[in-house]
Amino acid sequence: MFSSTAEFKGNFLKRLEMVSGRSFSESTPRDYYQTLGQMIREFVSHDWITTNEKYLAAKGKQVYYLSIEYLLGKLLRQNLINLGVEEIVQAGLQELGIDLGELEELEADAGLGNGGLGRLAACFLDSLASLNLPGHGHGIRYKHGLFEQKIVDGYQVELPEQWLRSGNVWEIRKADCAVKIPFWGKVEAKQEKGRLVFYHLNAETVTAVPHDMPVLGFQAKTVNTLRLWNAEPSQFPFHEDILKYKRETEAISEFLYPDDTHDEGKILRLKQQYFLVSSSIQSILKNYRKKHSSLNSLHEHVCIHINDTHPVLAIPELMRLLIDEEGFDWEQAWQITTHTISYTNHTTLSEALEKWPIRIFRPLLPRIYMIVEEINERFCQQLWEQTPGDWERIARLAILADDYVKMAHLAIVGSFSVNGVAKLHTDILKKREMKPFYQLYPEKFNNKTNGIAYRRWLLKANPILSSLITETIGPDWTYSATDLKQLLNYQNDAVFLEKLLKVKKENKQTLAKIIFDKTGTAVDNGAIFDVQVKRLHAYKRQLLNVLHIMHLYNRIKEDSSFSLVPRVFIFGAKASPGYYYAKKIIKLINTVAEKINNDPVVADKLKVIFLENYRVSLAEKIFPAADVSEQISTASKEASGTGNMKFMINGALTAGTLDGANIEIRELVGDDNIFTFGLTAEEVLHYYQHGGYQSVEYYHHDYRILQAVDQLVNEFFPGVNNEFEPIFDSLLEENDQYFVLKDFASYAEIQGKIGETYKNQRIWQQKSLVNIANAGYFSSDRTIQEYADDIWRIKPL
Ligand code: DL6
Repeated sequence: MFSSTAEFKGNFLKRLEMVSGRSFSESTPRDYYQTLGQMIREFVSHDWITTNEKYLAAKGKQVYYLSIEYLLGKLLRQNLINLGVEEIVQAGLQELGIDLGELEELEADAGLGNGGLGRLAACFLDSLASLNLPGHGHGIRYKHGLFEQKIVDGYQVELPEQWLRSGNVWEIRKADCAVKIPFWGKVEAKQEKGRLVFYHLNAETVTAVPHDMPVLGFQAKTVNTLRLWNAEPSQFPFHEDILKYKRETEAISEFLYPDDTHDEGKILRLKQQYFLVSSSIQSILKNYRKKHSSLNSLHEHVCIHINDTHPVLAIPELMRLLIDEEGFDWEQAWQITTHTISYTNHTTLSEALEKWPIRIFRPLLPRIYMIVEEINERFCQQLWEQTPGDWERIARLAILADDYVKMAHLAIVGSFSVNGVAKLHTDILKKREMKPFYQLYPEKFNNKTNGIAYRRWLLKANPILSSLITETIGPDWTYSATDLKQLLNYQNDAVFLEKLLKVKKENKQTLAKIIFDKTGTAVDNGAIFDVQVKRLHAYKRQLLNVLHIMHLYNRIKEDSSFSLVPRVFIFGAKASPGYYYAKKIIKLINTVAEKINNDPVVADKLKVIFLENYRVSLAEKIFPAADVSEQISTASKEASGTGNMKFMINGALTAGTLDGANIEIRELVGDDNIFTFGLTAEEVLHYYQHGGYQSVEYYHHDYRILQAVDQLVNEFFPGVNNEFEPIFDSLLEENDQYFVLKDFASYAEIQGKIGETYKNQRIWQQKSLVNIANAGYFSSDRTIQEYADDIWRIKPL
């Protein structure tokens, strides 16, 4: 469509008039953005159609990735990079007086996810397309993605996010591919021609309308599809309370994570889950039917992957469609289903392991409930045959127990593969959290350590480091991430190290400007930029970081001879709206920031920054500028982490516990190039099991702790009254379940080492280089290739 700047400009101007209905001089930046978006879509349309035709005709296997979250971020520049036209477009626009960066700002972040799990799904789509693998994403087209966070007087305030306000230039609505989803009603079984046939009567149906987005790989011909489903009413004018029906239907794709503390929210969330899987599987089967006369060998051609347990109803839904619509008997349907579905577990936190009250589940999804009941019954029967009389075991493993449907149990029983997301996490699943299931099905369990779409986090987010790398080792690393290893040859190259430092300083300067614009606080790019950005959760221990900052502040105030390498501590974190404790921590970080940033005594040594509304596009500015990556979760709690990988590839050094993928980072870079501290997972789990930890002892015996913890509740922060009492209580009264006080001393120790090491910039840059060079392993291309080879058995078509 365009292969030179001149050609691009010509096309752009012609298209602009059609899109905006205005002349160039009258058009607005939004018109430019829309025009460019449409041009890109047109640019890829040929490859998109060809890919789809190929997929339809192909005999090979294909994967469908079902995820309740996709944290896509902005797509404009990423798409330009992937198409290899970024330079032409940027230059063409510039000649027209248009700044591509400004257009990017107009694009909304597609924030259809909360954190790691949703971002991982987006990285996986990227890698599937880049590897030319047949992989389709299915999700929900939430009208409002993750809330927009404002900090008001130090508190988090949530505003509805509006990514669709100006439309979504990347999507195509496919009304003709809509499907119907049944809720409520009742099921009647009738004997017909010698078999039981089930009828779902009086169901309230909802129409699921797909909106397809092209997924471009890096300079790949393959254009995959992300299909996002929108919920629309389908029963006009037959519904008795039409307004209520319309409201409740549209609510299904209104918000990511509705508040599910009450039944109404629970029903909505369960509706979302079923809506996603039913629409996806109906569409998968419809498509499959175009080329296959029967579904007998579905599992040889299709794999349906469920990203955590949210889409686990894919199992009973596939059973329902096979039995009720296709006439299979139970055994055949079970055989096909359990060879088609694979499952990833992303957490061992008990509060995150989903279970649904049967009193809600059964009336909402009557036929699905019947099927789950049958799966459970057969599974319990199997257990009984293995260990007759062992009721305790059966109760522990059952899918239906204590009036709940246990989604993880259903996922394990109904799938052929169960994987964790880092070595340690998979080990914990096998040896502890899911041990009885592992004993039952050892062949199902496997590890797939997470990865990141490294081109987004380097080529897009850090163009100056990317140029330096290309200039040094050539461009092949953009295809093959492990080529970054060649950088190890430059460990003793003073010129290269100097350039690396210069790049970091420049990125820090860019972030310093953003910080100043957003917070009014000036920070110096000569200071250590020490960053903790992630969801706010007690186990991620932002609190440990804050208590240590308070301690540093106390030291400087009390001891004028105490020398500290200047530090800027940077935080970004959203707390779930209903997570009271996490919100207290946000208030604490902001209160500490207020105190420290306004104290002239520490002005040139310490700064604390909380960047509001942390999201993908802001992350792209933060990672390149970080010197230190804080990955300080209580060991055993963080399944993997992926932020740790993004920091690493941008040259930050990890300050981390031996948790999740931090362990694999250490294996790659060696002990000298990472700062690890704290309890191991073994030790933590031992304490949980056997007790023996008394946080109060650490409080009494370490003055640094006592002082900082007391400051939460004495007059240290004027005017906050008893604001931080819940935090104080969590540490002492509730015996500090996340071992913040226990790990404090070793954390303070590595923090000291970090300061010392940073003083020698040559050594620091060498360590940074070792991190960048070894980060290629964490490319999601590697992760996806492992899924493709070991689980999905798919190949480029
Ligand atoms: O696997 C992606 C990501 C991991 O990197 C994080 O360690 C883990 O906490 C996160 N898990 C979730 C689980 N949510 N639920 N349910 O987001 O997954």
